[in-house]
Amino acid sequence: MNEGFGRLAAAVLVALCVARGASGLDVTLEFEKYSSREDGTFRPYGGGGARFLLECPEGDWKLPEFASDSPLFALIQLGDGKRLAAIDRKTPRSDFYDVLYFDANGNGDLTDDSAIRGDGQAFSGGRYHMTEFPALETTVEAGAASLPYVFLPRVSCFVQEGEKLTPKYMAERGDLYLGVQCAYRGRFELGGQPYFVIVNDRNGNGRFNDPVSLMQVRVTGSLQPLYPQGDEVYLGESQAFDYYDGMPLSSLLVLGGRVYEVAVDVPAGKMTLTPYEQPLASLRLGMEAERLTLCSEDGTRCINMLRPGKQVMVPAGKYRLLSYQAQRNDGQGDLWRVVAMATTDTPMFEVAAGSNGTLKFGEPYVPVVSVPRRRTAPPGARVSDVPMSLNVLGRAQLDMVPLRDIRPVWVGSAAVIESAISPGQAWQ
Ligand SMILES: [Ca+2]
Ligand SMILES: [Ca+2]
Repeated sequence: MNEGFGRLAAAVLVALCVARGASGLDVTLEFEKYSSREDGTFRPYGGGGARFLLECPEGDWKLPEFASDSPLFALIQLGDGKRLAAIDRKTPRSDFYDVLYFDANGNGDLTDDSAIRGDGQAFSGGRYHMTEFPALETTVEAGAASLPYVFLPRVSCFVQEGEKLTPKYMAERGDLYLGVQCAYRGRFELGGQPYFVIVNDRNGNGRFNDPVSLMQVRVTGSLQPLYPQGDEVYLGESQAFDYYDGMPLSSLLVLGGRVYEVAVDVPAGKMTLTPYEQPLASLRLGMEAERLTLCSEDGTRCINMLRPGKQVMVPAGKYRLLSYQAQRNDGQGDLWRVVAMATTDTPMFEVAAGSNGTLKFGEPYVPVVSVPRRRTAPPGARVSDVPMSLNVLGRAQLDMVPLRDIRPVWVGSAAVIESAISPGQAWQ
């Protein structure tokens, strides 16, 4: 079987597998609560938080009797609603907040939820205070559904020199962090190839389907990484994920030579892949990647790709190469991986019908040391310390439909993290 025929056969097979229903391929998502013991299972990172309030927010709340005279309150966004939490001290003499009340059943009553006790710790010469609490199980409302949710609460505050840990200071600088302790997992097959998926509440708000958005940092020349906001999906041919495998939750997915619309419906317990039927334009990729994400011009839509090869079809439009992951055998027994993410300087490019352009990225990589301009220091002034950052930049040279004001030269496609997968060897 020649390669061309093999690809055609694979494409037909994919089409047959997905044509089971007009609505596409439903992938069952199962809730997974993380074990309290490290069992080697990969757990994606996710977390959210809330600020503290000096007064209980307005509402019909029922409060417990607090031990101290200065409890603090927080309204936590979880799912469709907000939950009340309060922190207190075991005794008025406790150095830091070490009791947490959380309205786990969402009835506005903190007296029917057990007080959760933690052990406060202090670091950095007593200036950094932190209390970790046991995992909290609750339910979150999502539409008409009530869904399980688990998180690890942590209360912390760093007290600057010369300041005191007053309730007011805690309300201004303290942090209530919720570390996500659950995810949804699924498995599906396309063309006989099994795929594994994890849907992660990356931003820790109890929802697992927050679409991507980009913090639009308008500082060019600073090579600041562009961190996508929203939730995250892990997709691979095996379950051997690590933290670098996470991709922003996208509306489109290129997989097995096809483009799919992706919809995550956690209340229905499924992720649906529907073949994308709109017109597509051709895009050549300058390097083979394990994973790759393009982001729309306004930063609200992504196209994720898993092993896309060197030729893909995408909807026409303006994109930015948001991130990619590639690996290479060095011929000496080591497998290297590059994980790259866009910076504020990564340009947009345009894919137009019939243009058949190439997105060039990857090698050669160059190290770039950046010294930000200090506005507070007049020209010629001596400063005692200068912050510097080291980035390794790859190429995102664009030779397709260049946009105005973007020169196809060294452009920041990446703050790059290199790691040897096996066996270890220093990066040369
Ligand atoms: Ca309650
Ligand atoms: Ca979320």
